[in-house]
Amino acid sequence: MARKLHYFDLNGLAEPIRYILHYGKQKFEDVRYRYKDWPIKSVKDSLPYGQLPLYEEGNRTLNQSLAIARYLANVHNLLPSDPWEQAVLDSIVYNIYDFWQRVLFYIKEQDVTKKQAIKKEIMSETIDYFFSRFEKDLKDNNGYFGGKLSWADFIFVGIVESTNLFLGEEIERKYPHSVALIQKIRNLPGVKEYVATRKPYVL
Ligand SMILES: N[C@@H](CCC(=O)N[C@@H](CS)C(=O)NCC(=O)O)C(=O)O
Repeated sequence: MARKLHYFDLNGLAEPIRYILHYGKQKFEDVRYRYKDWPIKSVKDSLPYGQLPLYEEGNRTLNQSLAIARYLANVHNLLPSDPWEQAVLDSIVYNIYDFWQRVLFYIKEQDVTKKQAIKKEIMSETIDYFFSRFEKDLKDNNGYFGGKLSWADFIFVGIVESTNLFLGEEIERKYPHSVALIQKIRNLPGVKEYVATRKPYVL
């Protein structure tokens, strides 16, 4: 059955999904559209909600990055079977996406002065607000969000890397448990080979 992941030639919301697929040694076509060429009308019009990522499996398609990542996590044993544990991980993933929402304000702002002000707030307040909490979660849970490797860890690393690309920073620098988790994910079998061969992302 053919599998395809459609996204831009960026890490963004697709990189955690790519990581999960590579970790699962799942063959798939990594379809990448040039961000600079967007919107590509024929592609955009073909998407169910006009946005990427989109995942295809045979004749079935799925949009929404978290639905795709959670589904693939389920397939590749990165989702616990206990409903409470699943919900705890879901809440962590939404917390990580709440952080990403703040970064999106920065990405979308066109006014240079306002953009600088948003970045200042992210660097001086937002990062510490979220990362002090992420650090506690990781410290209390054996260095992983759920006590052992799960999809939340992949989401975290992808979002940190995307934030770093857009802000031109290394936001995890002061947070040792976050740094350690990023290293662990990048060194996983499958992921390690992918990271070694992927082209650097450029905006
Ligand atoms: N909630 C959606 C958001 C998708 C989204 O915002 N996609 C952006 C890229 S990260 C996009 O397709 N932008 C181009 C457009 O809207 O035309 C998800 O998590 O998949």
